[in-house]
Amino acid sequence: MAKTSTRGSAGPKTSTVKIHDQTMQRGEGGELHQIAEGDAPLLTTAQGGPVSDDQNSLRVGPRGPLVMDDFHFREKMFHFDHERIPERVVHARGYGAHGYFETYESLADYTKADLFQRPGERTEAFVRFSTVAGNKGSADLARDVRGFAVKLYTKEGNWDLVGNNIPIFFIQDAIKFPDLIHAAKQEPDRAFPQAQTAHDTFWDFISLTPESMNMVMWIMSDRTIPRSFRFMEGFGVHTFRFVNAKDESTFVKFHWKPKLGLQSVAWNEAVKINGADPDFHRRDLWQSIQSGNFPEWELQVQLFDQEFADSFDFDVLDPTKIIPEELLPPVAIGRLVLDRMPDNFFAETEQVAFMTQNVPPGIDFSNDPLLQGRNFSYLDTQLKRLGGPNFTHLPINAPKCPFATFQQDGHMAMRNPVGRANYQPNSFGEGPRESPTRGYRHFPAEEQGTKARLRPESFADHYSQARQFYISQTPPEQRHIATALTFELSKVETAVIRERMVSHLLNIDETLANTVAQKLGFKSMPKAADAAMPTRQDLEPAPSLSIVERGPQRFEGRKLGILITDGVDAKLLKGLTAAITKEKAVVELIAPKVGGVKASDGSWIEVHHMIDGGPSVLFDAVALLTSPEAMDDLVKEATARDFVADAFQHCKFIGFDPSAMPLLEKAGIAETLDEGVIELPGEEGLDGFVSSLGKLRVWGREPSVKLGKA
Ligand code: HDD
Repeated sequence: MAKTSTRGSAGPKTSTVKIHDQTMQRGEGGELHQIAEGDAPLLTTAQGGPVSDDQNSLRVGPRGPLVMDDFHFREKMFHFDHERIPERVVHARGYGAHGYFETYESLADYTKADLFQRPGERTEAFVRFSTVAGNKGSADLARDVRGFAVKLYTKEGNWDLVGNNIPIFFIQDAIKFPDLIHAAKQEPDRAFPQAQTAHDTFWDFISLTPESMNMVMWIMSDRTIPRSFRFMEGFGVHTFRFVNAKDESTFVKFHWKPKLGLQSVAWNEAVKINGADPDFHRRDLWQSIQSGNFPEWELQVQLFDQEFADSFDFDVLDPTKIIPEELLPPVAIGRLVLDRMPDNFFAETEQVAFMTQNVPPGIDFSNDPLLQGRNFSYLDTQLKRLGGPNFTHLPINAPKCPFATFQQDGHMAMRNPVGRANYQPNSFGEGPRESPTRGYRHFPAEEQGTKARLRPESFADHYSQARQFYISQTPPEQRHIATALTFELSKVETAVIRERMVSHLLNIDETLANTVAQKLGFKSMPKAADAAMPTRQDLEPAPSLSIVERGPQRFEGRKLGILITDGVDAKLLKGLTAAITKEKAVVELIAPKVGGVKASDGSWIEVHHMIDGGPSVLFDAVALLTSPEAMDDLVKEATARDFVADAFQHCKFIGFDPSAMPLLEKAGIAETLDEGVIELPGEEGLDGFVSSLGKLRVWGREPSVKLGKA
């Protein structure tokens, strides 16, 4: 047997192998392909049988019946018919990427978790972002919570931090999870609406569940329409424990903070993005990683002891409450970088199995009842979804550290114990042994109490933090909450549900409740909902809860869409592109025809989109670099007028070459130009324009365009 390696630094990781007279090619997974005539590997059946004709079924005569002998046809169809696995019951639509986590400093004082011991140590990671309610094929910009699930392949086993982009949850006890999800997803009789909460059953359940009111404020804020996975926070939500080598415990809450700052889109923009590019978030992550702009988050922790927990206004075990960062500042302990897309979406992103109960030594649970219920649920779901108990044999789920179990057999077992003894203890000296010193030890918390179904009194305040969230928002963000509530409730057909929701809002903020009632056209105000505890008015606003306050103040990682036409000033376009690239942002060109345009200097400029395919909702800001001779035709294009009108309505910065003035006029905005509509190159030059873009939006424009109608 001769072996010829074709491995090289740049080439594919395959090799060719000679078996008898047949040259075989070894694929990346180790599989062997026979080589066909020409360069392509020979097509075979899954049993390795060579295939002679993959275009025509075996049949009797040219017009006769197909025959049962056609095992290739049978196998091909059989496999195709079984390609789908059940989608996740929640978080069905997701998108993942590989990367690494890097520890800043040793945390040995707090935790013995191996990944946190050595500064600079890198741990492989896989992250899956998701929406919650929609099915696998739903659109990315649905108003929804985003999943932020992180698998860290540590040297002492996989750690799954299965979080969301919101630091709290709807319910306090996992037993309510099936009800919450049933209510949120499509209604069972009609199977709509898809991927949205704007319908009766969701608001019915919510309005009957006062513990969800804090979460209601968060989901009605712009957090649920993020501009990109790259610009959102992630949270472990629950209180966990760090446990150090001396078995001392410190409570911990985990927060992922995006390096490029927070950013969301406007609701009207989200609606349009869903039509223009339903894969907007997927494409964004794909493009940024493929172009080497690796998204990054810092892992920050809030650490506290029992004394702090006892003195805190709320119960740290209640997952509907935050600990404000102003009260307990988070500490940065490492960073997460995503630098590689999966080779295959199904094998990795679809089959990855996250489970909250996957924790390495040094990390433990608290008595948060939601967390404990989750620890029970996730294993079951993987069994159903992935079809058997051996889902940990899939490469994406297998640990990357040495591991050894006596688990055997079952569907699709890829590895079984070797040797005679598949049990412990045994007399043959075979197999792995447990270790009381190196193995996982649960924190020896002392527990006592009466067995009962109950909800603690300390979980009873449902409105105070909802109010605190609301008063911590900037005026545009408060407007967005009011318009989101109005939109969602306007889709609720049952009047009593709308009223019940407003009666809860009265316990949160009276002005908010009145605004929503007035926008919904209430004839009279309902009474405030009965509250187990009165809303506290003394909680200070926490600026850390606002997206606008946490904005990036720079355009890095964002996208400028430049609408160009024949006759575009080549020098201006080149200068603007250079200024944007210097800012580590991206330019995409849009023109009336996708083939490109002829610039002022006679050069041909290729573009990314024609106007219909590249509406301004796809960009963070836009520029109009046109020419007087192209203007007659351009102003006649409805999509060109929409490009400008939408950018203005969505409060974006607009740069324009003076030749584009007729387009601003036809788009109906020439009379209302403000500081966000900037003539180029302008007094402060192109760099001045680019630095303005760092503000991202001119929210002050919003009331005048009546986007929020507040
Ligand atoms: Fe969950 C998936 C996050 C409460 C039961 N959950 C799932 C995913 C994320 C979260 C990000 C997708 C993982 C992936 O990408 O594969 N879930 C949360 C957060 C919660 C939460 C942050 C509250 C703090 N979940 C929760 C409860 C239960 C579940 C209370 C049930 C008791 N979640 C599931 C599940 C899923 C799931 C049914 C569906 C698919 C999966 O697990 O793998 O088991």
